[in-house]
Amino acid sequence: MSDCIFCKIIAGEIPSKKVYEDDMLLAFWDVAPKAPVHLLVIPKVHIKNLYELNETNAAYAHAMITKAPEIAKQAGLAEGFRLIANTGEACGQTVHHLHFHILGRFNESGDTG
Ligand code: DGP
Repeated sequence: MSDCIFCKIIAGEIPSKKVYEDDMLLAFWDVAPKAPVHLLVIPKVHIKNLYELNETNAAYAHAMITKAPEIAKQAGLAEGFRLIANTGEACGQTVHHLHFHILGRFNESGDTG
């Protein structure tokens, strides 16, 4: 989608601090972190949000969820993390490209952001 910030990040048109990438997903640091570790995991296709999941694109959501623990661990969150998907403007979604927030603190605290 031409006016989507996250599609532009996938295309390399907007820089990002990447932490994970494969054929289906990209994970990078949130530009405005709300916790010591705040990453975003996005599918490499434009899906607006969880409401738009269907039989054709559900594999992306599955990949996002199953990869999230590995991505979190690589960022230092071996003790726990939060996985949040704001869905719809009414619940705080500001970028209309499906994304999971991975939030947490570093291991030493034993606490999650
Ligand atoms: P949400 O409010 O759930 O739609 O979260 C969108 C998040 O995306 C928000 O925490 C800020 C982040 N964000 C917005 N624009 C950019 C950007 O250009 N780069 C990065 N890394 N993050 C962005």
